[in-house]
Order: sequence, then C-alpha cells, then structure tokens
Amino acid sequence: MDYENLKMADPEVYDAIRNEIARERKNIVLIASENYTSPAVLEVQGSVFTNKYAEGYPGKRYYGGCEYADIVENLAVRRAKDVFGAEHVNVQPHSGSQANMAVFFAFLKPGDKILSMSLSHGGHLSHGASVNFSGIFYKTVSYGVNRDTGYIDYDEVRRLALENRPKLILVGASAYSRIIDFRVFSDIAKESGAYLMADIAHIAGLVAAGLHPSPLPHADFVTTTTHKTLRGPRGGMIMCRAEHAKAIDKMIFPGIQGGPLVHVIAAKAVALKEALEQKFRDYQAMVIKNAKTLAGELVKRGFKIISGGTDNHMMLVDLTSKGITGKDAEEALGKACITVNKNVIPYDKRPPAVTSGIRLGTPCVTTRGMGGAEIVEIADVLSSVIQNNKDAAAISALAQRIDSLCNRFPIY
Ligand code: DSN
Repeated sequence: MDYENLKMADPEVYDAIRNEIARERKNIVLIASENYTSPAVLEVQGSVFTNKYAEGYPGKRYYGGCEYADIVENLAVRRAKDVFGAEHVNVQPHSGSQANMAVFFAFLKPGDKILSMSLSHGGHLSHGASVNFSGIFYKTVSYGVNRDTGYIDYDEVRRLALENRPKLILVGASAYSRIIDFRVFSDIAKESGAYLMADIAHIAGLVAAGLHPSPLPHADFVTTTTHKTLRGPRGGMIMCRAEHAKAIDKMIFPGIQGGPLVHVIAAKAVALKEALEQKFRDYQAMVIKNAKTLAGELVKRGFKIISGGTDNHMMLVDLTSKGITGKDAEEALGKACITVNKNVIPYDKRPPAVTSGIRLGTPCVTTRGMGGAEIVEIADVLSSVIQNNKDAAAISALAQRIDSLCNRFPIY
C-alpha cells in the first residue's frame, strides 16, 4: 500500500503509519499475542466494506444493499465451520472480550458464579478479573497452576467446582505454555452441573492446524480472537453447539452490538481460507518448534521457564534469578529492538506494572520465516541484553545483531 491519498489528506496519520511500518520492520517481536496478517487480509480491512451497515444476519438484515455483505459473512461462517468443525459460528464479535461478554450475558444472570483461571496465573482480564465487566457482574472463583510444576492443577479445579457449583467453568489462558486437557474440564463441568466455555484466543491457530487438542467436542461455547496465532484481522468469534445458536446470535446482535464490521468479517473469511491451506499447518508446526527451541536455548543460558518449557507458541520467563524485573527487562530489550511484554508469573511478589517475568512467543518471528539458527541468535541476544542491561554500548552492539536479522527476514 502506498498511502498516497492519506499523505495528502492527513500527513500526521500518514507519518505515524510510515513510522509504524519502520518499527515493525526493524524490531523482533516476541509478543505472544501478536502476528502479521497477510497482505490480502490487510487489503480487505481497507476495503469498501467499511462503508456498509449490515445489522442483522445474512438474509435477515435491517438495511438494504447487503447482498455482498451476506456473501462475505456466509463465507466466513462456512470456513470457520470447516476449520474448527463447529456446529454454529458467529463471526460478528468486534473483539475476544465481546465474544466472551455475549456468552456471559446470554447464559448467566448478574451475581452468578464462574470458575476461571486467575489472571495472575495466566488467565485473561475478561475471565472474571475484578476490574473487568466479568468480575463486576459475576462472582469469580479462581483456579491456578501448581506452585512446583507450573501446570494447571486439575484436582484443584475439580475441588473448587464441586465446592462452589459455578454456573460456568471457563478454560483458556493468555500466559500458559502447556497443552490444556479440555476433556478433563468437560468431565468436571458435567460433574458439577456447569456450562463449559473455552477461550482459545491464544491457541486458535494451533487448534485450527490440529496441533493442539480441540475443545469443540467438549465445550458448550468456544470463543476466540482472530488475530493471534490464527493470523487474521483483529476481531472475535464464537463457536457453539447448534442448540445454543439462537441465544448467542441474539446476544451479539441486538444484545451487545449494533452494526457488524463487514470489512473485518470479510478479512476473517480470507484468513480462515488461509487457515485451510497446508502451508498454514506447516507454519503452526514451525511456531511450536521455534517456541521449543527458544525455551531450550534460554534454559541453556540459565533462564527459568515456568513449567520448564512449552508445548505451544509461548512461554513465561521467570527473571527472579537474573536480578531484573519484567518492567526493566522489557525496557532494556526494547532498546535492542526486541519487543516483549512484562508479565506476572504465578505467585509473583511484584505488582502487574513491575512483574518478575516476561512473556515470549514465536508467532511473529515464524511469520517472518525465521527458524532454528535465527531463534538461537535471538535467544543469545536476549540473554546478553539481560546480562548487560545497564550497559548502553553493549546494548547498542546487540541491537546491530537484531538489525541484521531483521534485514535478512523482511516483513514488508
Ligand atoms: N491481552 C492479550 C494478550 O496479550 O494476551 C489478550 O487479550
């Protein structure tokens, strides 16, 4: 895209976009929830569908002129069903948080109890955190990971479910690097009489590729974002059994949203077509392989990884023994053009704005085409930055190594 029109119309926004392109080009992004969409997905998001109102659903709209909006929404739904094997799909949620909100609002009453993974152990804000709508309207009981192993404590989940009898059990995480056993969660939900909801925002691409067990056979509701490992546009999606279709659709529209973002839905359709291709499966396999390599290389360099390693696209690094906070590590790595996010680790003694850890993921570097040798180089630079985090000259030399890596693997 050359942005020639924008350059004339709004030089300030034009400059911000040019600078963002340069930033994305010259930084190694290890943020586990980010990715680079394909040029096709980018094009569709800037398409004329942004002009269209299409409240309602295909064939039942509240506006005229929706014949092409219907085509793209039907394509997105059909492809999502093919990718995930879902009985019903709603592709209209503007975000993962709104997908989650629709499930809560459709099936729970204010004050009902939910059982979900604690935010401080790797859960998500919209899974009942006190500052979020989910924690304001519902009573949250939290499970976490075992202090010694870093794995979800399934016995604790069962105990809490039977003690508290929640209306809904939520499984899914933003910072958990191990395979999730959805079958065990389903057994616990049945034993305790709860709905089971799986939020697969982080692992959706791996699930789509068959590289992480799918929750679809086990959960009543599966929510996701479409922009993380799935590598589509920024947005959300809900999958559910046919029996819940009507309630979910009604809650998304007119319940909590008005006009759907047709340009984003069209981009979801494109991304889901890409997800059906063999090269997408190969990509996801490489994401996991790269994450395992990165974790292994960091362990070799004396880093502690929560749970000892990873089965998916990400890992949580405990920096306690390195004598640096997550905040300072994020800042130092940023100076060397490695973008990460500070992250609390389970049982962290530091607050979320400081933290004792960083979260790392490989979706972005894998999209750039990087593999084993590059991941070893990244691990080595990352480790050296942490060791020399107060030495500006050393960090500047390390940034040169990242610059050369980025030049060899251009993203745009
Ligand atoms: N907060 C996002 C993440 O980075 O995991 C998920 O919404």
